[in-house]
Amino acid sequence: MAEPNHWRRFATLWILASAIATPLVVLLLGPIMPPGSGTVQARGHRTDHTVLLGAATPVLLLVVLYLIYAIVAFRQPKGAALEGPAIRGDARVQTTWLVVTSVLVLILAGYGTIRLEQDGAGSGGGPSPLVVPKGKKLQVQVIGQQWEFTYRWPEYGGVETPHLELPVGQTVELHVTSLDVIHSFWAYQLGVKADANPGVDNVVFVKPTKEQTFELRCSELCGIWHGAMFDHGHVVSQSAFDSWIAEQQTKYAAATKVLPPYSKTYLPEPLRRGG
Ligand SMILES: [Cu+2]
Repeated sequence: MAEPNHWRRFATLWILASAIATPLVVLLLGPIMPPGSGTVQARGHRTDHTVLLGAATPVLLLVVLYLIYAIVAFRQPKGAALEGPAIRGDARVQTTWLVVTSVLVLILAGYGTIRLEQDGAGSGGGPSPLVVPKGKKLQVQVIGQQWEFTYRWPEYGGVETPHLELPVGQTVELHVTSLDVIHSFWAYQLGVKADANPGVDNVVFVKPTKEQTFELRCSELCGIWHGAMFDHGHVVSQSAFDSWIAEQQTKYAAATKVLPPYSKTYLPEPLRRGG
């Protein structure tokens, strides 16, 4: 019996499977990709995850289908105990593999780089980010310290609050810093993750698009109570935010008076003591 053309058979199988599976994966899994659609940045992350998943689907199918095809088509007949011919290297396969994987990785690297520069992408851009969203921005300073985050509001008399509320539909300019060790400010549902380093003003932009409760964590092991750096934040309507921040100003008026003046960074304790 003549040997079938395995190349053509497998290529047809793979192209067909990819043509069916890739759109299904993009359409069905895309909308449920993390971290959701609560902010412009989170939605951007979801788009990127969908693109990566779409690009990975044919690659996964190639590997898995080839494994299954090989098990079925190249199985030894029962009772036979033959060694196959010793084949070493195949210039065509190796070149194709190298070229295809290199091109795919470079395209995705280019895509990732471009996407990172769009509206800050929810990651910290350092003290002077390359891309700054246009329009009015609400400034909030995120201060990491062992072991909690506090929030300082320069536009509201420099009051410092233990919890975070944000108004919906407004671009927020977060200034992430730390008083002691390295922390990382992670607001999963907002699509925000930014390092909180002492002496560094790390700027990150986020625009919430719907009212929601979100989780806040520290994502950098920072000491024994690192795990306790957890809180829920809220995105609320503009009017609810206005009354919340006014309430905070009254509640913490006495504390605000003795706080150091608002600054992009604060000296960690040992430096302060050393002058
Ligand atoms: Cu921490």
